Amino acid sequence: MFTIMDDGIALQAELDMPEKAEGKMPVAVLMHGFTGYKEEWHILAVSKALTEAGYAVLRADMFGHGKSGGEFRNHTLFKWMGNAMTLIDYARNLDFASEIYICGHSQGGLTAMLAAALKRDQISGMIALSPAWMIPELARKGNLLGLDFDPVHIPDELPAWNNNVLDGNYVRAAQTIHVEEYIDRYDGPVLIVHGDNDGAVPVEYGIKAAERYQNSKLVVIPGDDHCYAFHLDQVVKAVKDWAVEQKKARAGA
Ligand code: FER
Repeated sequence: MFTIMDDGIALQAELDMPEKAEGKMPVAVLMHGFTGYKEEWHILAVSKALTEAGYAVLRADMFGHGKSGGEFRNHTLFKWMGNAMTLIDYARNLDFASEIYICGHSQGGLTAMLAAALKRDQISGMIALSPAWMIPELARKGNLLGLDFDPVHIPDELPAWNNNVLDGNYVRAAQTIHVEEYIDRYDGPVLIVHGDNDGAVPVEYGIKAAERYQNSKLVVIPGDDHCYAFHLDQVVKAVKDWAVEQKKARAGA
């Protein structure tokens, strides 16, 4: 583990290298979801899929999560967007980096979608795993974490999972994000993977995202849930196949 500083916040990260790491190679930045961390089994499995396809993977704990700095209650999508840009810049500056890819699960998948748009000239491809596109919509409606609240007079804090508390500023930041605008700003290749029995992020959001992206592939995993408890092998295959395809497309280009 090593530290990447993001304007005073210490982000803890790991760099997973392919077995035969020689010369330049693509680097994929990989982000976990809400209350997640970089050693979750689906994150490790996706990292392995990418390293087997010849990509280096920069796996990080995001603001307020895992071993990184910042309090959980103070995290917002804005802070994660800033983290994602910092991680992308770190990856770009690795001396072995060729192309940069951005990947994430759930809230990290949403962050990948946002970051791909923010840094569209620097991102060669994006993978969104069960992307939590609905967070900004639900923040505007006043229903997050299964909890109803007044979306105009936002409470100072929301009770979150596992005895966590989330500051109302999370809601304020999320309300201003219109995901469609970000989708439309990114025309690079996109892979979306989503289980069709996801109780946290309905599969319709993955489908809707894949339909809207100009250059996307959608893999729906039948019967799987939010963290792929049943068919992680199918997720791994989808990611690896797509990553290898991208490599071939780049070689042919
Ligand atoms: C919510 C449902 C899902 C929510 C966040 C998520 C903040 C994110 C899930 C994940 O990242 O795994 O209502 O509210």
